[in-house]
Amino acid sequence: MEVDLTCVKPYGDTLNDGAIQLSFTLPIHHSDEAREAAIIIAKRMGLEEPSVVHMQDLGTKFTFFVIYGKCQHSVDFTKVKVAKVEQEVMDYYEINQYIRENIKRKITVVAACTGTDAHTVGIDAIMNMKGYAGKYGLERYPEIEAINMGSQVPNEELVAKAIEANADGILVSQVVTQKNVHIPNMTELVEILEAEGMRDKIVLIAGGPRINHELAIELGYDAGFGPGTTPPDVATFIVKQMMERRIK
Ligand code: B12
Repeated sequence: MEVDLTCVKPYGDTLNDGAIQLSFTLPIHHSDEAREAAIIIAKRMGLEEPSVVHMQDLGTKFTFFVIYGKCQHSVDFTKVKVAKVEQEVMDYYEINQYIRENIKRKITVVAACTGTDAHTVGIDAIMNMKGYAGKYGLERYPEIEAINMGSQVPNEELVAKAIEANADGILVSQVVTQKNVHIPNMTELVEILEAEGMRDKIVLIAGGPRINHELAIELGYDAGFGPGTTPPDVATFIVKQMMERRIK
């Protein structure tokens, strides 16, 4: 099957048929009129031949829909650019060796899920000894002192800990992004670090399911990592940054 990368479309049964599945909820009673309303919305979104393949009464004047339809748009994949951390990821052994040979001391990393955010699974995946996706977390690295402060940590406390531990890196996890709550919270941390005169001396990294490199850079971080990140991605970035910026 030859795919024209300049004109890529969603795929269902046959190439370029544009078939997509879409789900949403409307704040109206489950009824024939609700079904028609969902179809009208799908048409206004540009879907051709939309059909409701599933609708469910959510019990409190809300109805959930699953719609099939045909998308008319395509994308020139050859022109798609994504801002991301470009690096050759080292493995656990290479990273420890790199620290021993180049930095010549243990490095310290402080991590937290900050603000009101209580989702610890993501930051634990990066930090915990047992690690994630078959890769050890930073706590396992003999050359890394990894301090995991847990969840709902105020930015001031995180910075205080970083000062106390003389940290080389700060890792911030933000999972809840409702009403963009993560933006002022992430910005506040940068402001505190700048006020403390620490920003240049620290590798500052953010991560979470809706965090990307572009956003992190825009907010004054050194890098942003999204879904699927593993501990060596983060450790490689920290040690390479420390060398590049001569944080030794
Ligand atoms: C488990 C969970 C909870 C648990 C959390 C328990 C815990 N100890 O963590 C509990 C039940 C407490 C919870 C509560 C809430 N939750 Co919740 N939760 C989830 C759920 C189901 C899974 C999240 C998870 O563990 N993912 C697995 C980890 C491994 O993935 P990850 O976080 O993306 O992490 C990876 C990367 O993003 C990255 N990464 C993450 N952090 C960092 C940091 C750094 C530095 C780096 C480098 C990388 C990195 O690396 C990780 C590994 O690859 C998600 C839905 C989902 N399926 O994702 C909702 C979800 C995140 N929750 C949500 C919401 C709304 C809430 C509540 C507000 C609900 C409520 N009304 O009370 C509360 C908020 C509580 C609070 N104050 O934060 C929403 C967030 C929506 C949004 N856009 O913000 C989600 C998406 C559910 C949804 N679809 O609505 N939740």
